[in-house]
Amino acid sequence: PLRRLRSARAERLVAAATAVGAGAVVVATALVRDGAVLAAQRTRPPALAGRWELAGGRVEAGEAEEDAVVRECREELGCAVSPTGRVGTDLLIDAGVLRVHAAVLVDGSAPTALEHAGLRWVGPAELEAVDWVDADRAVLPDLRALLGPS
Ligand code: 523
Repeated sequence: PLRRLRSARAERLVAAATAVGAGAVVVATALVRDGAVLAAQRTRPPALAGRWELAGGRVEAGEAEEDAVVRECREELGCAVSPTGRVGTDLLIDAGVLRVHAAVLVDGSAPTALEHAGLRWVGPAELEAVDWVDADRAVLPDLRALLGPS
């Protein structure tokens, strides 16, 4: 019940922000393989370079969030993914709102750092130690729940 309430409240905030043109929807991908999630090291802007994120980016006008997840993973990671559902609640960020979607690799596909400085698979025990960007660090409890026990 608490999660639903928090989420409904966030939805209203986002709807209000969007109505006044205050921001974009940014999707982030919790790509899971063998009990680990993929972390990608940003190269830009300078304030975020070197820190780690869940790969993703802005949803384009008229684009479904799941389609944006698939597109961003193809563009940034050169791999085919299949989204499997939302993770956690909406997060307010400078750019607008960040929404995390879980995803799995399509058979035979593997990620490559096409736009990131590096990639690493992070298991539950290592989640805390990664230097995540702030918004993504807020998702860690949800990622831990998604990955299950180490
Ligand atoms: N985040 C963020 N975490 C996260 C992503 C994918 C994005 O905090 N996992 C923030 C970082 C930027 C904004 O969301 O402030 C847009 O992400 P970016 O730069 O990866 O998306 P682009 O490349 O679609 O957007 P432009 O920078 O506008 O090209």
